[in-house]
Amino acid sequence: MHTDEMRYRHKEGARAVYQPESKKLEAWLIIVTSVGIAAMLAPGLVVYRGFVRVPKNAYELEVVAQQWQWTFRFSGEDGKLGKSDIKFVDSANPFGLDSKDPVGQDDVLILNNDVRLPLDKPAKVLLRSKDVLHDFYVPQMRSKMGMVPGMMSYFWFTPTKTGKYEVLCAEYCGVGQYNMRGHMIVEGQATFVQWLNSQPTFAQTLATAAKPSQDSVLEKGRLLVEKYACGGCHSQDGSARRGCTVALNSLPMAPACSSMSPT
Ligand SMILES: [Cu+2]
Repeated sequence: MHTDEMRYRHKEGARAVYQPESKKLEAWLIIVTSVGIAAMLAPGLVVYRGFVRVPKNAYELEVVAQQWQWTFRFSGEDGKLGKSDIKFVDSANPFGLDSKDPVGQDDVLILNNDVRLPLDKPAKVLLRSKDVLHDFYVPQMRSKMGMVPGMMSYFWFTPTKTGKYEVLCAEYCGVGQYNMRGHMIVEGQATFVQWLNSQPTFAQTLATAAKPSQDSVLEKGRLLVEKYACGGCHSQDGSARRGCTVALNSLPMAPACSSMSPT
């Protein structure tokens, strides 16, 4: 800058030259900026490749986002997740799983903002949104990924330390975004398996939940819960959150809200 200040300082009789169409200058600008941008992006692409290159021994964890709550799905004994489509979503089937797909019958559903993961096992995190843009973010895992309605995104990580970590939504997804919070509890394999076995499978939720009609009380309740983001404070499985639990899916383990005292 000082060189230019000296070079272009006021000189008696000197006149500025106007060059609006300098092909030579434009060519240099294009080359230099292209090389500069490529040099800045290349290291990021190398890092991103590692972020989405999933190890072969990783298990799948599906995260489903909606305004303003999280739900999770693990594959059952077959190790595969069943098909899903937004057209199947209703109060009896909040994940929108295909009830005709035999692969999905043993999938384990976590109808809760809190999920548990086994220690030292790589997890492939599959991300899906039911409504608007969200972003799955666990700060301690040093990882986050956007969630786009109509497509699946994914990344992987290995939790290496037991503990309770906060799950946040890092995308502004509406007025209740601040309340779109959950927890990721990392624990030993034995405790994790015990917990997983206590969670309902898709087949179990279908057997216990009556198929609602559009104007049924259950369906109206589900729409109200979604509209007012009740999931930010109220669990659906009896687990302790800021508010009491609500039974939206007729699951046997979900006591009525009036029978729980707020925590
Ligand atoms: Cu969100």
